[in-house]
Amino acid sequence: MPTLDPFGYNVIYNLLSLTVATMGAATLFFFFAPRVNARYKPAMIVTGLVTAIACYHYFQIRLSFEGAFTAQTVDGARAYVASGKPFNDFYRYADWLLTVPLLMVELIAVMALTKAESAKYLRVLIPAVVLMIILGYPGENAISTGGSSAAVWGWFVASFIPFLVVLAVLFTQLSAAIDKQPAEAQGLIKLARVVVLITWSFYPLAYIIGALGRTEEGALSATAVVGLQVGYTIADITAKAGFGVVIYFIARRKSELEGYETQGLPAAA
Ligand code: RET
Repeated sequence: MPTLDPFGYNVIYNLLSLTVATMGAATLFFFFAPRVNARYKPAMIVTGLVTAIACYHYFQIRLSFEGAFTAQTVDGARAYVASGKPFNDFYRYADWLLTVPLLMVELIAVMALTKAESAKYLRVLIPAVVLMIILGYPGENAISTGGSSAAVWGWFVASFIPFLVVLAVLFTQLSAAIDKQPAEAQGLIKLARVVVLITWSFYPLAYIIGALGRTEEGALSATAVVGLQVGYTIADITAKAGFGVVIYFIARRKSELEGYETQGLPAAA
């Protein structure tokens, strides 16, 4: 880890801390999901699981970040110098491995398609997102451990292919299913799709910032560390909590149309 000035250190530390709070609060909200009928509760529970998993991981990332530095006075100024303990960036990939497939489940669940139709989409989307993350990790590791440029960019390209597959499925095949949704909900579902496109694009961008911010010897610069951590964190808040709010709006709109009471529940005695 490079030495960080107090500004860079504080920006990362405070953003990680804010994210723990945001993910925790989002989880409570999604689990309660007011004015959503029983048919859409599974989608809201999955949405809350995503933010709950992230809340835990951000707590761990914050601890790991704190442990990776020691505050020292360098040339009369305060600086955060590498402590020798590594910063564990596997937490992010472990988090994505669990949450990104769940994000796809949220989107499909809130559409309440038939079992066969849901399976048709998830059979492609889930393996594609898992592959995207698995292929991205060796590249991320090459960025943080001074690996070769060939590794950094080779894995980037490999991971980008399944990323494009996901976007292709969402923007072509899924359109047929969206057209069959209630007219009043179609706009919001299309919005959810655009939110995926925009928020997910931050991740490869943050990766590029990290990759380009390496010194000649392959070490990470302070700017690269701040860019990478701030980029991934903002992306996670929007892709999990922000996207979750759109899923909630879809569930609420469809509940308004279908009624709140006994949908999906056994009939009242
Ligand atoms: C990597 C490696 C470089 C190439 C690409 C990547 C894409 C990552 C994405 C991650 C999405 C994560 C989400 C998490 C929220 O829970 C792995 C950075 C394309 C798209 C949505």
